[in-house]
Amino acid sequence: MARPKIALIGGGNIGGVLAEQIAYRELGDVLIFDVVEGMPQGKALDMAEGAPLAGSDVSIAGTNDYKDLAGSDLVIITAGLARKPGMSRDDLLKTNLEIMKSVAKGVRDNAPDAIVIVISNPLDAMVYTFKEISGFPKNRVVGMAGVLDSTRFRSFVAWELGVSVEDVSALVLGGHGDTMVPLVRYCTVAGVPVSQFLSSDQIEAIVQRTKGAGGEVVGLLKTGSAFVSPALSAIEMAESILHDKKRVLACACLCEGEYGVDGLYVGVPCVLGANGVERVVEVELDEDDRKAFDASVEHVRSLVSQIDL
Ligand code: TXD
Repeated sequence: MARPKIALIGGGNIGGVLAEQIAYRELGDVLIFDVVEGMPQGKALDMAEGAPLAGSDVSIAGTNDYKDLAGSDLVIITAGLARKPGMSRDDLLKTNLEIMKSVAKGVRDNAPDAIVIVISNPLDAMVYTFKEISGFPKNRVVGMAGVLDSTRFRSFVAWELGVSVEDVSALVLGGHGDTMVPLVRYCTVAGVPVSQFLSSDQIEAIVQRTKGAGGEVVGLLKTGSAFVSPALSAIEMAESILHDKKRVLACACLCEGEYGVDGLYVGVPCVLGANGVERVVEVELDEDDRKAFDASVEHVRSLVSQIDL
């Protein structure tokens, strides 16, 4: 039985961690694609030479030729510029839009049956662009942002309480930016609502830190943005797809009526399995969360309205 073939479009900071994690966890054969001559080949060769130490027998290859994508089961896209200090994710739109158009055509023409996870920013606009250009069905095009934002929220709650990160569950919905919506009411610690452990001020501070978490890392790194936690977030999604786990995860999905949204990609809970986004899960939002969610959707809509396909 052949291993799944996983193509990574973009072999930079996130792409490198993706390749290493996927290969050393033996999730599938890895192909790194990038436009920089030799870089994907060099990274792949280095990881392949280290594979005995991870006990991994997958194949790891690099290429600058889209034709090598043939037969890919899963494609994960990080192609595009990352933020520098002082930049918002939206500032990347103009440049990354052109990159995403070329990537979408390359994937469409060479891996027409793949499930695609988009990571590039501004995420909600980039995953929409990929869907529109590729023409892939909505279940096979999903954006990674909510898993990262929810994971950051979980970490901040766990650190504040001094408990295991494994016992904190959280859902962050909406657009991947300052308007994201952490659903505080649904955050639990060992199944118990977080409001039984933290004051509203403490919770609000965690909400704000989550919204600014990407920028906090950019400000410290100065040369780019977070790359390990985003890569691991995409791995969580990839494992649910490759192993048909049916995880309920916050992902950027195309909503066609769900949450009152029609025709936009926005972060919502969904079931991720062998068919990609198997369904969007609608949860009740109270008045405040609904207002925040609608505002976040409007921000995504205004960003997408600037896209000239
Ligand atoms: O939660 C999220 N979705 C975000 C996404 C979390 C963190 C970072 N986010 C975004 O992912 C970030 O703002 C960027 O837009 C992407 C990739 O971030 P990364 O840190 O990996 O950027 P790098 O290291 O610059 O890597 C980008 C690679 C680089 O090697 C380029 O040569 C390549 O993209 N690139 C291309 N690959 C293929 N095709 C084209 N046209 C192309 N142009 C550049």
